[in-house]
Amino acid sequence: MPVSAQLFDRAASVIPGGVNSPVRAFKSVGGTPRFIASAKGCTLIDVDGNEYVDLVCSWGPMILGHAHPEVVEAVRRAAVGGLSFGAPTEAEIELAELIAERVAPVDRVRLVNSGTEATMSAVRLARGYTGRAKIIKFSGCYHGHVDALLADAGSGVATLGLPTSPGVTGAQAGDTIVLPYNDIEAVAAAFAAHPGEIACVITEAAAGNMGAVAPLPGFNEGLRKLTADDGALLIMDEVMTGFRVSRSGWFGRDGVAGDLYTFGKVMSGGLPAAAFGGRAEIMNHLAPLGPVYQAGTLSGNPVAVAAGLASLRAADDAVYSALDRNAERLGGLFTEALGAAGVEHQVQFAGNMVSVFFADRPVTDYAAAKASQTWRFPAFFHALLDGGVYAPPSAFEAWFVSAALDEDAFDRIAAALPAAAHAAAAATPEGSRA
Ligand code: KE4
Repeated sequence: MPVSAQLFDRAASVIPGGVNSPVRAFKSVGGTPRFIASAKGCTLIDVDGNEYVDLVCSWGPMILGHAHPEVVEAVRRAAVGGLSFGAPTEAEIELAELIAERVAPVDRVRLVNSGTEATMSAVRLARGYTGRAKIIKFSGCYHGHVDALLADAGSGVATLGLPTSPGVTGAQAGDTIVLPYNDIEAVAAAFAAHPGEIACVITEAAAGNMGAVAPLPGFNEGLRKLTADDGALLIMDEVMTGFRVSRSGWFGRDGVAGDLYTFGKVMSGGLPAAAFGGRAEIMNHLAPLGPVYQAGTLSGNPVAVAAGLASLRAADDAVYSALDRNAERLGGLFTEALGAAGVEHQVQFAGNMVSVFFADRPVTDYAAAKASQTWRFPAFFHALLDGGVYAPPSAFEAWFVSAALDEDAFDRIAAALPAAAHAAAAATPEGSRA
């Protein structure tokens, strides 16, 4: 892939690390990131003309597959009518109404431009509404690069092995309490130690940023009770799960109602749009109604909103059953190939988000994810890439299926997996340094 290599060199001379988001740099798996020329359905085509079955889906958004005709047409129609007005439009109401209709605990929605903006705004709102300062987050959960939430985060922070992040001052993170995911006793102890001081608990409704780690039975319910008993808010971060793991996200699967929600990715159809929402009595504390300030030049952008509306409207029951079916099928192929190669592994699901951990027991928190044999992942990843399968370039990410995966795609995945499983089996802790 000479052209990707040339572009990566050129990119590095003007963009830090050659990428606009760190996980794309292949740092933890080594090698050269593939520069993408185009994509259609479940296929990515890189600048050297190589085709890949896409199991990243732009980190979640592309549940319909790439360049879905209805989404492209909606974007085209919106674009010819003007790209941005800095004034309200009807389409923003339609998207907010659709989100509120699908996620029952949400009756007010504010559109923003990224998941980070959504979680940053939701935490500020929780602090403004409760008048409290402390927040609880979980180790290995990633909620975007919000200063107060970067402590011990997952995703790219975990991928690059960064403890938290320089530049985040004690003042910004000093009120953040980081607890082990799935440890409800630790949450109870934190509330007992700080009665009436905690503004919110923010959690990934089902964790995807340490790899796919679903909440243990009772964990989300426990968070709901502990926060309600103390007068703290429960923020369900559904940026990754929202409108992916069901038409109503993780809420549609476990029914545990948060006080605030954050959304992104799928709701934008792959364009820069995200949202946060919740009960009117909380959301109405936001400017211009209330004193909690939050704003955005391009929030509710008409082209991004058009992509989101078209995606959500095209995602019918057949799409959601295809996503669940495809995730199960992918997991079964992992088990078959890794079992045949004699590699200890756990295939884990958070709805239709799936991950492979090279571990001898289920992974339920970040410590266990980090303790797994992540040194097997680079060889596994590259053997798949060589076989035309584009997986997330990190052991600490969820894999994303689309409804566009067809028989050819699964044939290619099945054909690439045996070599990948043997590469994982042959890997050594020394040999896999990126
Ligand atoms: P963005 O600011 O990247 O749009 O969203 C942040 C965010 C918030 N909450 C959750 C649960 C998320 O998963 C994310 C972003 N997810 C990662 C994928 N693990 C984004 C990939 C990247 O950083 O390039």
